[in-house]
Amino acid sequence: MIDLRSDTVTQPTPAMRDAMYRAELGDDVFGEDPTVNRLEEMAAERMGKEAAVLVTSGTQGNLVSLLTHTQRGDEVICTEGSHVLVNEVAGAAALGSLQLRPVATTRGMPDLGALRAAVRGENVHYPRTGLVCLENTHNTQGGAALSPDQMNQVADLAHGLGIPVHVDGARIFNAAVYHGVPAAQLVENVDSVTFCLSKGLACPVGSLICGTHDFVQRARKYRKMVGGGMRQAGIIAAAGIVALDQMVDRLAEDHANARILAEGLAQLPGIHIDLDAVQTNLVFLKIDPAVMRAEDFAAAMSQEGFRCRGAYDSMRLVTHYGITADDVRAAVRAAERVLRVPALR
Ligand code: TLP
Repeated sequence: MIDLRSDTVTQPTPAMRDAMYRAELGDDVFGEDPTVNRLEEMAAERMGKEAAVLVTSGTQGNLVSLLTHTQRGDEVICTEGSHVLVNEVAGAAALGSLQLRPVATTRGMPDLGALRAAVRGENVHYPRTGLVCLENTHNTQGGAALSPDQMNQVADLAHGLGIPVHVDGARIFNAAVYHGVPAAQLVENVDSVTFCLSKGLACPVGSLICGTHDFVQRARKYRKMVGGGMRQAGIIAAAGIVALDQMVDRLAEDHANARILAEGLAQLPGIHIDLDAVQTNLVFLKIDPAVMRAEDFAAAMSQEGFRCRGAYDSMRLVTHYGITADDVRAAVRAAERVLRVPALR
């Protein structure tokens, strides 16, 4: 089976398994795991920040970051369809007493006028605007990659109003590869960033929060609060070190494969893809429900050896480590067969 549902399905590489087997370990809650310490140093360096802390997941990284930046009752401005708004079980509200406020967004970029207008002034009725949260790449907006200039525009606006900026950079390296810049350049002017090891970088587990020494020290307490203090976590971190050394540049292959997939599928009747929006490893398609519903398309594709996930008229396909150009060409041929004979299925 070729699994196109997400890059979260990636399996660790042989080099990662080897590094995990050999990892030198200690109790990380005591700060004594040398492998975790090394990964955190590397992560901070890659993001151009003073410090980093390993967390269990992207969701935990965002929650801990939001808790660290804000106070109960604050409002957090985010983008439309952002993961923190849509896909994190309302953790910011349930556990942080935070109100998330999405603003109009195009391909991951918040409209600056809308953002400015959403910042609260001093008024007895209003919550305090505690944080602006960006997402790069932006998952539900097609995997769009914000540029350093776009990131800086948002940071300048927010900082001019005294508001910090957090970046959900679950796929920040995809954005960096797309723009041909170091990830550190993308996040140079923001206050914190989380990135995931467990997506395109193919690690089994883990994300990192990066920021100033002070921010990361305070984040460690919130990580402990939400149960993310891990003990011999070097087992996880060892794979992360391999990922940062070996798995970043190859993301370009995933982007090239996503492009082949998108261009091939876009030719098929009943499928619509905004090809300009395909920048990284995510391909969003619309399927004409009169031709086939996305659920039926996914079921038929699974008979052809491809795992896909969609609902009604929409589907997201994801390329990643382990999927080749031949695989995506085969997926296009399978989709062609599936769509040609919908009535028979
Ligand atoms: N995204 C997953 C699903 O949760 C939707 C996926 O398959 O894409 N930020 C962004 C932008 C993400 O896409 C994700 C995961 C997360 C945060 C959360 O990461 P995890 O799954 O490690 O909690």
